[in-house]
Amino acid sequence: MTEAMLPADAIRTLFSRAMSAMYRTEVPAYGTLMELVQAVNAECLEADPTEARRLQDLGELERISEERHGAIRLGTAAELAMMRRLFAVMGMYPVGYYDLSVAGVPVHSTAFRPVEEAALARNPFRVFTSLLRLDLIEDAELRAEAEAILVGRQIYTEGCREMIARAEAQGGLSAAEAERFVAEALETFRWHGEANVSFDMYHRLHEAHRLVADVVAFKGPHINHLTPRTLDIDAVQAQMPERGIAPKAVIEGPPRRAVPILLRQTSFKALEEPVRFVGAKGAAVAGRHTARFGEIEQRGLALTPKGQALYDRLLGETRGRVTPRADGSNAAEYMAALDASFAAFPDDLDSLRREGLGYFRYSATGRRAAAHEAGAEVEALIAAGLLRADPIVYEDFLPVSAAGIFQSNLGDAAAQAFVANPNRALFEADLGARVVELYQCYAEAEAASLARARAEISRLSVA
Ligand code: OOG
Ligand code: NI
Repeated sequence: MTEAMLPADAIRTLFSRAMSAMYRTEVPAYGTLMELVQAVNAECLEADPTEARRLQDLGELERISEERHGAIRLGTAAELAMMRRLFAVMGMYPVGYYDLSVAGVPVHSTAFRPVEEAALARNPFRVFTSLLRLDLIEDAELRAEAEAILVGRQIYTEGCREMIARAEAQGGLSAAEAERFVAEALETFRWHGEANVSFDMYHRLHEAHRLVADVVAFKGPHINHLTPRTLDIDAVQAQMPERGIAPKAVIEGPPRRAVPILLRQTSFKALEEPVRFVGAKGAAVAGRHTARFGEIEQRGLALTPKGQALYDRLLGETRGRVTPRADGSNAAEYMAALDASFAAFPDDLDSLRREGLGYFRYSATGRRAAAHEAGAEVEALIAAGLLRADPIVYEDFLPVSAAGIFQSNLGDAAAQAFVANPNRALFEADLGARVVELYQCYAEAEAASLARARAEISRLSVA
């Protein structure tokens, strides 16, 4: 008889907690940031009992302190395909395609995350996963050398590969197997102080692009940040210096608003870590590498393609007027321009919904409808107090913000002009699967909630 399987959602929670504990010891400032975020979140909930109640009703309160995302950068198609299988064990699937070459970073990416509403509510842990695009590196000789180094490395332990295969064969893992899987999988994401290359090679890779060195020179795709979710990013940003953390100059994404939309993020500078490079005759050569950092985010309403287009236009307009400088010298000017541009974006729930700019989760209020009321249009049902609409939280990422995060942590000298050339077909071939369409999840969640609410309203209606 086979043992009972642990649900994939539970394996994801074990893994997410193990990652958080590991990153706390690797990057102590992450622990400090977590404490700050928890304090600010508690203050927000205390100051706004209505919002606290709303989050509680929607089942979102519990997930907030568990909520985080991480990011990794992979070197080869084989690594990416195996990563897809690894995340599938924990119920995480590739959602969205992000081309970052437009922003001068030679990678393209997806985010592995739970897709179903119930799974997201249990634990929305996500990992932004990038694949290095050596095809964008000009120096053909270096490219070939980098490829050879990457092909020679194995980023997964034997035990990890064994557990993935077992999960696939059995359709899941027992609690004991899941524990072993999590411990083995963690090894892939751990920081390795020993480089895979000589100091000289590291330098050449670094010269091509810092990101190339970060991927190629190491034994594995060390987790480069882990990001908790805050309910008030401005408060956390303001309090970071008091705790000895220096945040980047501007918050990425939309400005502060009455109704938060999409995603606002800020990070603190990467850590310098000691590295032992491969020296002559097995001797190690000491050096340093900067890659790992901390980040926080605040999540808001998921936008429809129409809302996203408006967001993109207003952000483009802002950045056309003021480009945020890395040294922060024009941060106030940029934030003011952002505020001014976004005045054109409706900022109350009713307008956002009526104008089709965001996705909403509908539910029946419990009031009994008269028979003639039950089949009415959404707006009439809401006006009659029969239907309620709550914002659906954005679970994904923003390419311009992601590029800003990459840049601030790679150093701005790393910004290079690549010709934008998304290659989603190649990414999916390397991944070994299609990525889930970004909007599909939200549109489905909205439609399903409305159907459920309508059924309940008619069930409750007076004949
Ligand atoms: C990933 C940067 C993107 C985000 O939150 O937008 C990201 C990276 O630096 O590898 O994590
Ligand atoms: Ni991030």
